[in-house]
Amino acid sequence: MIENTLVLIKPDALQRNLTGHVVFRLAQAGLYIVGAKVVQVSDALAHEHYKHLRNKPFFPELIRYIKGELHGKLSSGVLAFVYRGENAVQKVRDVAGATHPEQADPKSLRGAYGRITTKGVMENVIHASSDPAEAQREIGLWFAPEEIVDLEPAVAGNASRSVPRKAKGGL
Ligand code: DAT
Ligand code: MG
Repeated sequence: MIENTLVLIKPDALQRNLTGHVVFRLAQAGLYIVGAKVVQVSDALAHEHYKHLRNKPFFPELIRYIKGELHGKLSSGVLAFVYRGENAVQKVRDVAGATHPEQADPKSLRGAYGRITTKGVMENVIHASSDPAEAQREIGLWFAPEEIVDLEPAVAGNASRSVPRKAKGGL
């Protein structure tokens, strides 16, 4: 099934200039960008996004991390994407790897580039929606409907093409 899913390039990845690498890996997985923007994350957005974790001991640091407060001026925000494709939610999770960088496959983004800081913050490079229902909730939080383009025909009809028809500037 064609799905949409939310991807956030987190402040640790922005600080280390990993954006191109993340985008390349997701393209290799056959997924398409249908929404993209830089977001200065508000306290309210951070809390709503991670509300399922509000009772965890690491929650205050997690909020500071996603708001960019741990990584200096060059990364005081995140890059937010909506990716679309066949089985997109699971495909992005596979590229991301397990939540904990030490448990993540070394070939995954989190396995290769994630770390636990000496202060115990889990820096794991990207956010990836956990399931289709959560993806829908999160996309609604981060994007207005008009910020997401309709690539459905190109994705569905040209799965083997390296570039979606509309992205080539054709009619
Ligand atoms: P995921 O991001 O893989 O969906 P999650 O939703 O359980 O994982 O947690 C969201 C984020 O919270 C995760 O990316 C990093 C942080 N986190 C999770 N478990 C943690 C822990 N035990 N210690 C510190 N941070 C943690
Ligand atoms: Mg999650």
